[in-house]
Amino acid sequence: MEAARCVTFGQYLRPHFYLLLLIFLRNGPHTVEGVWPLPQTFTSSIERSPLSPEAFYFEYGSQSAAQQGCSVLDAAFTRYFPLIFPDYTGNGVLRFYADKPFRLVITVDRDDCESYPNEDSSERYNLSVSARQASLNAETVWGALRGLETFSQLVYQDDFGSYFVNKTEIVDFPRFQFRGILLDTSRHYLPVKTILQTLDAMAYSKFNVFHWHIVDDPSFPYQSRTYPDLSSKGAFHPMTHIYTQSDVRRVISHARLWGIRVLPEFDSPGHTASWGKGQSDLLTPCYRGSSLSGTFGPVNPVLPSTYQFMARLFKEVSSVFPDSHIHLGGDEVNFSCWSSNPDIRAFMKKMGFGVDFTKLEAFYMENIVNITSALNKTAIVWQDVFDYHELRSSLSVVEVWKGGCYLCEVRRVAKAGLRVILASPWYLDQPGPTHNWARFYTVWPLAFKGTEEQKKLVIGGEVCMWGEYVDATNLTPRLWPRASAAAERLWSDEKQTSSADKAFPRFQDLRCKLVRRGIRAEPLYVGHCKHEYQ
Ligand code: CP6
Repeated sequence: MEAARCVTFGQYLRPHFYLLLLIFLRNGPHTVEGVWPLPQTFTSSIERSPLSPEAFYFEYGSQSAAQQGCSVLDAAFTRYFPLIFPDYTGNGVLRFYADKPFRLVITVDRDDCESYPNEDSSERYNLSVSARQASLNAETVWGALRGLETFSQLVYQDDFGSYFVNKTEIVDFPRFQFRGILLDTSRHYLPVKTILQTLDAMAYSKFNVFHWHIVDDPSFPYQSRTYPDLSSKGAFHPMTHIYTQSDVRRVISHARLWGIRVLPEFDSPGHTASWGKGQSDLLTPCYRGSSLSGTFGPVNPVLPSTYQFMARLFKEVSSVFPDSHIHLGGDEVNFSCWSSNPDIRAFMKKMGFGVDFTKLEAFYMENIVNITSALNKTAIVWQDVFDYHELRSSLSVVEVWKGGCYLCEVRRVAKAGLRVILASPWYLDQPGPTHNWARFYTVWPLAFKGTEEQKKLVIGGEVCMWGEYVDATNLTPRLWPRASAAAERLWSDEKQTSSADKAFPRFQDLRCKLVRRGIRAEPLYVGHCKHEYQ
């Protein structure tokens, strides 16, 4: 017994040294390569600093414009603590490391704690991690949120469960200002809880716009204050399958705390079958020959009552959703019902539209755009409206969704001086092989012939999750991690992230991180995560 105590320090250390080396080789280097989307510029080292949940502190820098009481950052600290220390179940009583604290010091230039993120919010941040301290500097609280996410992804655990973070310097900012996900709550109702969880996962990949395609043909779940019949008659169920005003407020407030804008879409004149159930005379009655067929088509664009209704509805929508933009849809209008209706044909004649129904759609959209611009909102429309519209000067932002040569369309829109959002290459709703993530990853949104000015008009892109085949049972694995492939295209430097092969191990690591955070992200290929989903 005595002899065993007499080992020298060197003898004592040697087996530990090999053990440590083995652990290092097994876990690989933990650098900024583990951050998704990849930061714009960074340097990192293998020098690491231990962290402990008992001695970790978020602090406001003394020069910070935001201080304790800042709603966005205070809430972020609460959320990020368990994300940084996923195993921690303690209550803070055990303070083993209390003498060696690690401080994450946050400094922002502006006190925008009570505002909403908007289209020109800066999301830039600098993160400097050194021994026992990290400094996170940003112009806005939204940038600080992005930096907190990055920090949380830099922290890792060794095989004993101890936490570490490597010395790292990061200067980061998004490549595109608009990085969205569309959820469709009309084809299937998505519970509020599912929407909130999706917002969380969006923030993990630095998405910043939730495009809420809230109503469509099959159902109208938005409970309007002005027109309650729209949901009481047009939702799948008038009580259980609706979004009340308080549900909508919860979604908007949760999104704000993650730095995510909520962009509502009230798509018309097509895709409006459900609207007709609670609002008579809104839709066009279709004819078979000279008699009414009993069916209805798109919104009726010839009645003044239509525009009175739309003006009141959009007045409400503008006050409920704080974002400066509204999506007005305008896609896939079926002209056959319009052309069957004698009143519409008479109106066409009076207006000199001939038999060109695209002119009638342009006339309708022009009126709706004017209604929303009088409410101080900027309209976003699907590309159909741009394609049909001769008076393009009234349009602002066009979303390109059709397949084929989508960059040709991006180019046409930018050439017309309008802003562009690209959705075509990032459709996720169809069941598809997981490995098609590589197709999302290798999209080059600016690879069209155009001037620098025109390229600046491409404000970003969007992953569309249409709801025909998607509800709360399969939304999450269908979205994640593939949507994150698009997220990296939209955030990171294109040249540093152009190879899907090189990205693959990083992408697998991200998928395991999502699983660790309780997101049922689907597997990419054969393999395992250190912490499997449970
Ligand atoms: N719903 C609405 C849809 C689509 C659009 N608008 C759509 C059409 C074709 C494909 C994907 C989506 N389901 N309202 C078009 C913007 Cl391939």
